[in-house]
Amino acid sequence: MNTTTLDTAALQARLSERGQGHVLNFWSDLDQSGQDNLLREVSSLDLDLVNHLMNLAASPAAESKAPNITPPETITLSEVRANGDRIRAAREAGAAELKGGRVGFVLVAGGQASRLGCDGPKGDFPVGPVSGSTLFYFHAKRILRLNRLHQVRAPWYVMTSPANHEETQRIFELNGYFGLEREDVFFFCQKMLPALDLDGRVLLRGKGELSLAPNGHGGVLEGLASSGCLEDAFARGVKTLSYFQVDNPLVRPGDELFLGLHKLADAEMSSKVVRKSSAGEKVGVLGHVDGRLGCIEYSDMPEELLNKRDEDGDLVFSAGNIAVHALSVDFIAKITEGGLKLPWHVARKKIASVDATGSPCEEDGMKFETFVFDALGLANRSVTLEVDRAHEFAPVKNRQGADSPDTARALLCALHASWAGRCGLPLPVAGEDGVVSVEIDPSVAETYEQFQASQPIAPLVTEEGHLYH
Ligand code: UD2
Repeated sequence: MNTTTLDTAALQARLSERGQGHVLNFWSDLDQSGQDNLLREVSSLDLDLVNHLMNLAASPAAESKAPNITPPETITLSEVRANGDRIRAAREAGAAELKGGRVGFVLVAGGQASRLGCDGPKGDFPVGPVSGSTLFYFHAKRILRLNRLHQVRAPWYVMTSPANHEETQRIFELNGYFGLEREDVFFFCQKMLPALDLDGRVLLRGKGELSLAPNGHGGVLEGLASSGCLEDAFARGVKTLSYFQVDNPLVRPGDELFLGLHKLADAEMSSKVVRKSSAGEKVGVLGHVDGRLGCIEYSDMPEELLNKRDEDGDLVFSAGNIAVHALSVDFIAKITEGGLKLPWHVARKKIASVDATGSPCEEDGMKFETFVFDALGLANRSVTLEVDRAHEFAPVKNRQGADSPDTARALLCALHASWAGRCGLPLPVAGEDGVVSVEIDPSVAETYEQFQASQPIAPLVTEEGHLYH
């Protein structure tokens, strides 16, 4: 008997003890590389965690009890527009943080982009209406602009997952890191978790492959700590991490006002929200859940609360989460010490698997994720800032319809055409869809004031529209 046989026998015994012996059912059908792959995946399984998840799923009451929700205290758009002392002081404080090199950036880009259905990383999706620039380009150029403006080299920590890690790095290499210094861009891979069937058995995606999925964007906190990124942030004197998602080309990670409000409140984790466009809009809402700040997913929100209105007819739960946060580095270090314990969210769905004979099938199963916004409940102080959705929110989620590339491009054009129009610049004729195709490169400006200050004269005119770059 050779060592591998012994190892496999020991592994089989260990798995069987935990009710997971079936994952090696097709072992003898696999060639060497198939066996190596399965062995690697199985060895990385945290069987205690699998056990914990199984118990959790078996008691659905613990996983979702009817929430007692109240709206959060929010700094409203009208207060921002009134531009009083507090707002002006915050802008200055935010600018000082950026200039002092005390702000770093965190992008979560580990998702599977299944709704958009694109091959490869979602960040490589071309979203620029005129330029065809990708989401990664938009984010990187915004950071580059801030670095130049403030004469700093802010670190950018990018979370990927095994399915897109290498490809993401390759895209950055191919694009010369979009002008950023490669030493300032860090990629780390989030952890994977197995999907389980309804009896808690680990599902196989193929005869020699476990059904693994990323552990949710909550994995970013533990990932920052275990990858050394947090240590790097400390070494650079970075105090605040500006967090954003890959899918929003209008995101403003270097917003002086938001960073300044967070700083002046000595907050540990803060959030930007937009007023929900309708009761049915598919965004989570911020609120106090049983007294602690959190975010309630649209799918978890009871129907009567989704539709609840105040005496003016406005939605009571309208603080739509755009997944933009400021997190203090000390706070992340504190909550990740000894392993972060965020609650698990269970998604029950059909999962591609194999049946007892090894043929492909769809199995009822469960996937498990943690969400970064659950850390809000651990923060001692938090700021919630309402922002104008037309200026900051154009998510690309679905292939068509709401939150699709078409809606994101139309929102970018509407905003940028309005800036060009206000500056008295010539505009192209609107297309059949009513879109006036104007795009301003993120390295030029991310607000009207910055665009105006860049003294734009003439755009590059292409068949697709006008591009200021
Ligand atoms: C998210 C929020 C929702 C709303 C909306 C705003 C959740 C659960 N919901 O909805 O409340 O505010 O955004 O746009 O977050 N990701 C990872 N690793 C993972 C899973 C996701 O990096 O394991 C990243 C993903 O690449 C993307 C972001 O997290 O950048 C959001 O993920 P999503 O598309 O699953 O979240 P969504 O759109 O359902």
